[in-house]
Amino acid sequence: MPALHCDIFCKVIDNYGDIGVCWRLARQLATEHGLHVRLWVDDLAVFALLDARVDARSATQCVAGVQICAWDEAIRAEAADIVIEAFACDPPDAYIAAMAARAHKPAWINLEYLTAENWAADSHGLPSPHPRLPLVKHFFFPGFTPDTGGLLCEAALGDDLQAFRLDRRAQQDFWSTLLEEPLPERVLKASLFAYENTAIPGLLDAWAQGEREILCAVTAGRHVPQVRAWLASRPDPQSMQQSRLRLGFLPFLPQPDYDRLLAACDLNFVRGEDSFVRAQWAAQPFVWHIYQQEEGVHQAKLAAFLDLYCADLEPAESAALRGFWQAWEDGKDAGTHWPALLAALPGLQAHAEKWAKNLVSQGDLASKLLIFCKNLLECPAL
Ligand code: TRH
Repeated sequence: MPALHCDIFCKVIDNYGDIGVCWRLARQLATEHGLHVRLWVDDLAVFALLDARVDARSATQCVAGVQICAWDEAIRAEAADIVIEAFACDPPDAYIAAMAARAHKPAWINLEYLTAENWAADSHGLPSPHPRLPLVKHFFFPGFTPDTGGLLCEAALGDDLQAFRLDRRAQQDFWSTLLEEPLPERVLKASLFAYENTAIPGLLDAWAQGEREILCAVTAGRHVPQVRAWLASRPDPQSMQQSRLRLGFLPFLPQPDYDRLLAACDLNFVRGEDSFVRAQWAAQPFVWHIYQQEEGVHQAKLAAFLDLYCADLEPAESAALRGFWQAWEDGKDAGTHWPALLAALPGLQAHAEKWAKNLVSQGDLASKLLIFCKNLLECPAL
């Protein structure tokens, strides 16, 4: 059977999560499942930040086996067998007309945002007929339970990260490419990726004054000005060593290096959607800075994930995690909650490994999505 053609549509709403998710999915469908994949993107400049091989000035190019195309070119394109619009981004009308004109209608998917709320599982796979055209779009919800579409995870990721974790030399080499000075033995390594967060200075104070030596690997992002302002307020602002805390400012890393950073750290601060998932594959304790939505809608999302994640945790570890995550979300008192989180880290580490194993056993998003689409192509809804 000839390889299926798949078009993925991505609008970069803000930050990197939209393109981060689409790029991973596109690469996986092309390299692991042999599909002909075109990725249509409305902001190639942001994409080029995420992957240096992408040329922001080129309207069509092939990278990692994926045809990358500027969004506007889609008005002239033939419709593919599988059409995935990420996060309800609405492909151009002319392209939708081309879909409707096909004798065999494409499997049309709206890949939704990730949430642990029950309604996501209830809505997963539901059809949404087009109001005028002979087309049906289906909702595909990622998630943490078997009744959802799962999470993006490359087939080799688990083995790659495990091998990296066991290879001290590889880790040392990795850190030496990121930091100017070698790492002291037994230092607790934390990576920091977040939105603007007023809890940051208090946490850095607690780290500097605490009993444990800590390295904070500050990734590029919207949190950096707050870390720099904290450093500027110190008596010796030129020094990256602030009492017990060592700071290391990192450039924006290629996605595979960011994965390795997460695996190399003992604790990861992540945000949005994609880094949140990657922290779970890294199988290390993490703190999630959830994307803020209007009218506090994200609070229910945060609570649903915490309920699921903490269900099998010991009460003390659950309380430590919940207390710190809430402080991080509220933007205050993270320093006060730090000692409890630090004490809970060994238990949280064991839990993170168990959690990742359970997620892997449920199957990955790209494979589940492909099975879903093949079923639609074999048994069309219309
Ligand atoms: O950047 P984010 O906040 O992205 C999103 C968007 O805001 C989106 O609109 C919103 O809906 C969604 O969050 C919930 O956070 P996220 O999702 O973690 O994406 C960051 C991407 O950047 C992810 O693919 C990891 C990658 N990354 C690197 O590749 N290198 C780095 O150094 C860092 C810090 C991140």
